[in-house]
Amino acid sequence: MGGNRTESTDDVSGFFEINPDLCSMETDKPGLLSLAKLLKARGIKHLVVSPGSRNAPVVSVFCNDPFFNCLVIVDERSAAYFALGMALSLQKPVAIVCTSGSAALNYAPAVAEAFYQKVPLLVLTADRPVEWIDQGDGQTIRQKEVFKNYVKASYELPERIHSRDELWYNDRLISEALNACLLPQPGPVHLNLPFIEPLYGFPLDSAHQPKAINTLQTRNLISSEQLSEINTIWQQSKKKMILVGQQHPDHTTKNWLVKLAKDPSVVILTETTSNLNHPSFIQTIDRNLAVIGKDTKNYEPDLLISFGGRVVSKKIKAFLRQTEIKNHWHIDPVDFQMDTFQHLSLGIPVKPADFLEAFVPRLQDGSGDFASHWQAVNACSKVLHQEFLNSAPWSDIVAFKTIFKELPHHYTLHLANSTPVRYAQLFDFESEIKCFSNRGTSGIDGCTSTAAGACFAKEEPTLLITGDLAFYYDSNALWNKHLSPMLRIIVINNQGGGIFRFIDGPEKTGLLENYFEARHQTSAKPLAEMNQLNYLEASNLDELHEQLPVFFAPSKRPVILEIKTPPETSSEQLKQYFSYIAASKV
Ligand SMILES: Cc1ncc(C[n+]2csc(CCOP(=O)(O)OP(=O)(O)O)c2C)c(N)n1
Ligand SMILES: [Mg+2]
Repeated sequence: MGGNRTESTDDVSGFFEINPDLCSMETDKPGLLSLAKLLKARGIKHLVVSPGSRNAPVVSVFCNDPFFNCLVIVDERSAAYFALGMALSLQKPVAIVCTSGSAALNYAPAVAEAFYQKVPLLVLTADRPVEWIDQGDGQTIRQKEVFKNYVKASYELPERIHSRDELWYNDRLISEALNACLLPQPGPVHLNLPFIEPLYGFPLDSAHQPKAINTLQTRNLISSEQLSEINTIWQQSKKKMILVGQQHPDHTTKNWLVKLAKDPSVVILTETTSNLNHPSFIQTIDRNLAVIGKDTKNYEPDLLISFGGRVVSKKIKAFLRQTEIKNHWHIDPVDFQMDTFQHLSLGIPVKPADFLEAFVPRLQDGSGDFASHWQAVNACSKVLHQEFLNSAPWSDIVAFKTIFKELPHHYTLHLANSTPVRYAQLFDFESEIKCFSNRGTSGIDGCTSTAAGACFAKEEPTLLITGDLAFYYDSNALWNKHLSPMLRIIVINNQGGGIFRFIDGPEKTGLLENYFEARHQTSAKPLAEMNQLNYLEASNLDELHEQLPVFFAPSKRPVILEIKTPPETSSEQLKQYFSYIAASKV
């Protein structure tokens, strides 16, 4: 902990022009007070704080100011994911604050997720003064740029401020960090905050008004010459495919895509996580590819246009990578060079909605039967999907079918990694349902915390569907005082990592049950009790039908519904589902 050293300024007096008014600032932490003022000026008011001593100055400044909404979550990994969920649903920066040492490292998973999912997270880590790093002091590690591979920018604020120039430097760094958190696209930014003592009992305000430096949010636009050039490729292409990965609900994009979908040479594939649902889009990519099977000729695009974040479907990635595609354009203001399908021919660095707005009105309708081939497959896969599910025995897929049928439309859906996010891709969704998933890094370590944070911030009914391992992994998500009573959690308990039973490989090792699936008999009930959450259980279809209305009914506390499914039958049914669909003829 802190120690009782008295800090000296003698070492710097010869180098700086010291203004006597500013000497007292060293203990007044003017840099930190600027941080609070600049956050306030931007309307950033949510902070998730994890207790510690080195971050006491931040706590004292922010949590004594009624402008800020300071939440306390002890476990830093969970706290950071909770904040990520808040930032995701608010689409505004949320700050996280922790003490020095391993506390900071526990932020890493959520920081990486925020980086790859482009979520604005302001990471504030308190630190010892630089001269005490690696000198045997407690709770001290190398924190400067510790997240450098997973943040848009890292800053370290000066630990001592003796002059106006140093204060100007401090304030400038804060403005830069806040701008970087949002522009040109959102993402995490790290501010390391070395604090000299005292950590307590310093004045909480100052007359200094920091200068805010803002940045204009501009739009990259394509010139008409460029539009004509790419229009030529579009007109020459007979089979155009648009594939959308993860993104927030976006009506502008949707409206343009609905227009494009009327063109018989265009097929639009959207994932559940793209939040783009419309009858003219193909929303269930995997089951469509199962119908198509090996004879892929009529379904291969000659022009592929992609945008959005991560694509969940492994099948579409494999299909597109092994197809000869003449032209692939990827549209993203920042990641326009991402060559996910190994055919990238043109990066287009603009926002997808801006691209569509400029491009679509110039297009003439194409011709051909590319879209009708896909639509025939889609209709067929829908029928086969229903047929299979009508007679499938109790298993994961039957549980998902039942949940999605009963899910009230006003719920926001969070899908944990592993099979929940993949099962969801087999079902057609109503357009109102918003869907989130931690697909930036696909970790199972913060799915519950993220959903809890999103539900708390937006105060809207939220359903998380999670596997059992993901649920137990992130059990500290339930151990805080900020759970909204509108949170609903369904745990599909198939006694382990069911995904390893489904994918090829683990079984061949002879170690499936112990080392991949991690088979267990743990129940979620004691966890629910420990955290005073309502608990329901269903072990067959009748019980599930009975419990779902109770589960979705309003309650004073969050509700967990644990659905127990047989592991072997569940993986067997999923395999049979795909074989049943694949055996069909369009
Ligand atoms: C942090 C992290 N550790 C390990 C993994 C690898 N992993 C992917 S899925 C999975 C099993 C998840 O099991 P469960 O939550 O029960 O879901 P199920 O497969 O049964 O649907 C594991 C361990 C991961 N994605 N993230
Ligand atoms: Mg499981």
